[in-house]
Amino acid sequence: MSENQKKTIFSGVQPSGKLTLGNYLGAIRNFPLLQEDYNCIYCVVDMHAITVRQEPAALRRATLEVLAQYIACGLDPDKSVLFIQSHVPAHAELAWVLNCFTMFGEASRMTQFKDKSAKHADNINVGLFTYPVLMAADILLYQTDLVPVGVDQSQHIEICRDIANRFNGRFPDTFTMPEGYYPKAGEGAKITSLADPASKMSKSDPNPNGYILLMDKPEDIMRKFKRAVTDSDTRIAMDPQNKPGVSNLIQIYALATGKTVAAVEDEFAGKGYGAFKPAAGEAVVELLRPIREKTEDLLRNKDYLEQVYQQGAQKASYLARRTLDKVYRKVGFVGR
Ligand code: ATP
Ligand code: LTN
Repeated sequence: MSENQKKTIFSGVQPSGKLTLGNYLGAIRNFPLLQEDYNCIYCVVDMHAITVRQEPAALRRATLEVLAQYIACGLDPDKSVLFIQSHVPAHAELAWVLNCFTMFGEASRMTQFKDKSAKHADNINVGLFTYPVLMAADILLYQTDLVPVGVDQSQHIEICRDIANRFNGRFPDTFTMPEGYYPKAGEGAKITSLADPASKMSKSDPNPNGYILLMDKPEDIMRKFKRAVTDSDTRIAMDPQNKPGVSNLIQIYALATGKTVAAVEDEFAGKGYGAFKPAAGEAVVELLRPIREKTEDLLRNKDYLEQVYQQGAQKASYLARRTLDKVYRKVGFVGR
């Protein structure tokens, strides 16, 4: 297929901390699988990250670390466009226009805004409120067809589609209508916390036993798995309603080893948590080992990373400009 017949994929990850196994299994793991058949654009969304307070040096480090992890997880800078959001000013420029096509009421209904306002009650800034509009700009700038994300982002994909529809209604044929591209249930769509199976595994969880970081050392991974909260009976069986803790571990183990859920249940029939938890820990240690080692290598090679993000920004800017020019023309701005 020629480049311009291929569909376009766009996704982003915030450098708001260290990446977790949830980020990997829910999103990043799927990115390299798509790069042969689609035009893929993957961004490190540093502008989104500052909607909650970040320490500047830590943000800079985390931004390069996410970029390195994209590559360590299998993204090839010659096949996919890899870049840093703040390097392409068109994102902020389109976001302003789209702010004027987003209703206060619909933005107020976003559950992520409500959750994050509750968590950061001392800093409910307007950026947090318009976060989904910047995300819509990210997606629509590249005439994106598909957006691979975890299910927690489905509401943001829907508001992006609503904004695109509203804009296209007033100015036809401006934006491609994007669709969310989610992992199937049980295949990483939602990985939950090891300490609290009712909530999603999140890098901003204050309890580090809840998450596994891609950069965690093997001994930390083993400890967190051994301590993982499970359920009162000791059967190793998939039952997300009644046994959410062990079901989450089964999902992780199956994804890490490539085994089916049924095969995992058979393997541990009659064996109990004492055998299962360390086995799940070891599978994750082996899954993450090459990613951690490759990331460490890349982070030692800052010149290479710089070359990747500069080239990426150049390619992304060219594509983004085309859409932004069209939008500026349509809304009635005088051409430069
Ligand atoms: P934070 O915890 O700081 O709010 P986050 O990890 O939820 O951040 P991002 O870093 O922006 O948010 O998420 C990157 C991608 O990882 C998104 O596609 C998101 O849907 C996915 N993702 C995040 N957590 C999980 C999870 N626990 N299970 C599955 N997918 C997830
Ligand atoms: N809100 C997203 C991160 C994000 C994103 C995007 C994902 C920002 N812009 C564009 C896909 C496409 C999240 O995962 N928390």
